Amino acid sequence: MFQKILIANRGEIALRVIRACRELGIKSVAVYSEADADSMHVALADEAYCVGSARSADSYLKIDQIIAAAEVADVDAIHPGYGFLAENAHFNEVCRASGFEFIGPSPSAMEKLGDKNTARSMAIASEVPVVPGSDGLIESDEIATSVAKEIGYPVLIKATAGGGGKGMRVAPDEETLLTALSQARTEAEAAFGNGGVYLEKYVGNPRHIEVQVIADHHGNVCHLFERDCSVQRRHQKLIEEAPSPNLPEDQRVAICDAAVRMIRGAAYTNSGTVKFIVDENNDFYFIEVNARIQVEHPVSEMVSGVDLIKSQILVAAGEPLSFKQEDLVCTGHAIECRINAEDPSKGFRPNPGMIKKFFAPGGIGVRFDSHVYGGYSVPPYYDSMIAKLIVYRPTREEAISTMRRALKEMQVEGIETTAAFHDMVLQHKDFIEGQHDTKWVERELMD
Ligand code: MV4
Repeated sequence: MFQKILIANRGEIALRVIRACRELGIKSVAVYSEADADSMHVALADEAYCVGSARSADSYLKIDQIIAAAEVADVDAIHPGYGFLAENAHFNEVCRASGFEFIGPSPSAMEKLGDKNTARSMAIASEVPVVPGSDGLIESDEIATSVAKEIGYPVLIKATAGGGGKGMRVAPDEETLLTALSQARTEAEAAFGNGGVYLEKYVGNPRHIEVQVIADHHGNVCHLFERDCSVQRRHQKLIEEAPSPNLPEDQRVAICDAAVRMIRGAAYTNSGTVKFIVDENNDFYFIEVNARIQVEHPVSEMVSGVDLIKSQILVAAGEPLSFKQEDLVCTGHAIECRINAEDPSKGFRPNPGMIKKFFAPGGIGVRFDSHVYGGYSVPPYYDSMIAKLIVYRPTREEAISTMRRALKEMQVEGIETTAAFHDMVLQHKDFIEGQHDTKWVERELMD
């Protein structure tokens, strides 16, 4: 079992891992930038090392600095959190080569599934439904034209090294296909150093449903049911919930089984999320795998009763999962609102600064995962999320009511946040009826 773990991250996820370490009797080591000297993960960890200056590139992304801290602190393992280096297969490799266990999948599983075209091929090999599309990367304009004609317009051109909405272009018809294709390649080459693209038929107004999976090194693969992440804006998730409203039970079983097949087929270990899009007929299609723990993991923890971060740590230490699939039942309903230091009245523009007064919501069914406090200055250098407000109640209706109560109760003075925006969504008829899709926010709420 590990004696000491370094968390190569900051903010609420660093706190989340520190808490799991504390409960497992494992020492925690924080790394921080000069701008984060006063942050809570530094205060709560057993040890803390400054790894560089404010900009992420000079600190949280500095692999040599993080490895140096791990060596000085003499840790057994490194947890990457999400974002930063979490899906960087090279960092994964360097950790292991330096003698530290990486709390996540193997570098090869991360690399294979991180390549979206390879992941798509693996889905097909595991008989997981994919959107009709090209058989591999598009090698010529002629192939693009013939594949697009076959699957029918509009088609979506996707960068194989992209993800989360980056490197995608819609081609509505043949006239625009070749231009969109060359633009997508150029963009992907510039953004990811890999211009490889593939085609899929465009599924209009899909819901985004993803399945949380955890696999150990003893052949046990469990899903922790699905999450619905359809409330998003420009590929930024805002509200996530579990289970998904209005997903028929047979589809729920099928999508979770497909996710387990995918993870097993990829020889993937530790925590992973298999992402699908679901069309109006409730047909689901594999989109991609996230080879990391995700922001929204708490809603899956609440409905399954599993502590995912502890499970990650135990799996990385070689332990078998402490539960079987048949032990897990999806109970109740969980909703998470991402509280960002952004001003919705100004296009969700980041709004960093000093939090003069802060009161965290509480009461029955409320979980508040946050690193902020009264007197804390939200720095401008990093992601704008300052808290995750999660509620967990027996029914979706009660969860919505508790979330609205908790949002009103939360007090943050000195910066603008997305709290009021969430309250508006939660009382909207479409959301209450579960009739929203991934385009709903931009279509219905944004002027
Ligand atoms: C799609 C799609 C429609 N048709 N693929 C967005 C980012 C990445 N997760 C894949 N995404 C999509 N792939 C086909 N063939 C629509 C999206 C999409 C989307 C998917 C999930 C959640 C939010 C989204 C927002 C816009 C587009």
